[in-house]
Amino acid sequence: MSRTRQLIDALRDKMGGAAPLPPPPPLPRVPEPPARVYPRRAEEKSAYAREAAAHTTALLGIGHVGTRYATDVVLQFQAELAVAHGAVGQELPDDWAGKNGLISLQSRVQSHREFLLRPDLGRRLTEDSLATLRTTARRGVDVQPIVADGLSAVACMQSGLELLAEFTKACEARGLTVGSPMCAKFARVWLEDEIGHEVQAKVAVILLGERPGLGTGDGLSAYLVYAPTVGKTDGDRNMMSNIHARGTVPKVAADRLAVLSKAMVDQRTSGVSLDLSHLTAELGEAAGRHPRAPQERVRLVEVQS
Ligand code: B12
Repeated sequence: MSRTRQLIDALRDKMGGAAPLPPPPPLPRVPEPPARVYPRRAEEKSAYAREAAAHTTALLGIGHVGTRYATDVVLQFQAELAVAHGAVGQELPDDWAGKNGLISLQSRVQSHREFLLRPDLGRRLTEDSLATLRTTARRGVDVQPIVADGLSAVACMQSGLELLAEFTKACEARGLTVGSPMCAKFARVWLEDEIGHEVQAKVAVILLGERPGLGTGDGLSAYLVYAPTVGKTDGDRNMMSNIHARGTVPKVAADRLAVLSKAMVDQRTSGVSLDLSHLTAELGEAAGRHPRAPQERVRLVEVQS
């Protein structure tokens, strides 16, 4: 052993390095965690929380464990977020419109990434699409519906065709003429202005995938505008959201949208100046101020206790 090493060992011994360790201090008792774990104690909720949670799929009355969410709530969040990410990330296949008998249009966006980053390009058509519209679409109609991907191609592919078919039927039943069925890829809401103007429709209605939120990766929204033309504002539009199996189902949405379209044609306006006060019966629960029918949140994850 080197001289340096010997000196260090001697110093350590002198300072008590070889003495046995003191006994460990006694551990305090760890308290039991609060036993409030969602959803096992539903009866503990207040009457208000119970009632509110029954009428929405929003995350109300989900309980807590101490200051945190319960594990199954956290897992549900994560699963729903994954569904939302998946829906936003999905691209509408190029041949989807053609395969389903729809005129195929595209905005000026070139790629899915560009679509997410450049809303402005999603609001105007390519020259090719304008030419397609001019040569193939019916002109001078009352209502021009446009199916589109928007922010959820999943929603578009899942219920776009059903909503289009039901909406067309509901418009025709009210004596409105309906334009050629068409589908726009990489579309934002305002794309309806250019399309509607090009085909000289009185009302343009875009049916497109809405930004997915928790629990709704498959929702469609519909935005309607009278006398569509580039430069219309959102104040000129009316809209309906949450069109999906757990929200407003396509058949019901189609009837309400046809009521709105007819009102626009009759009153020659849309948006904030459209008067819906005499249409409350036809608009159903959408026009009322009652809570909607009880809703059930779809559980994506089950935790065994
Ligand atoms: C994103 C969003 C917004 C964003 C839009 C901007 C953006 N960069 O995307 C912001 C935060 C600005 C917004 C504001 C408002 N919104 Co908003 N919004 C949404 C949301 C979550 C998604 C819409 C979507 O995905 N559209 C499809 C994509 C492809 O469209 P986009 O072209 O990318 O974006 C356009 C639309 O989002 C539109 N827009 C957004 N909100 C509204 C509301 C109305 C009435 C109209 C006509 C258009 C509109 O603005 C964008 C540009 O044109 C919906 C809920 C839903 N899940 O549908 C609510 C929703 C559409 N909004 C709503 C409301 C009430 C509003 C406000 C009036 C709130 C307020 N009191 O100020 C304002 C009005 C906005 C306006 N343009 O005049 C309601 C509409 C209710 C109804 N039936 O009419 C919804 C359904 C939410 C809800 N359930 O209450 N909103």
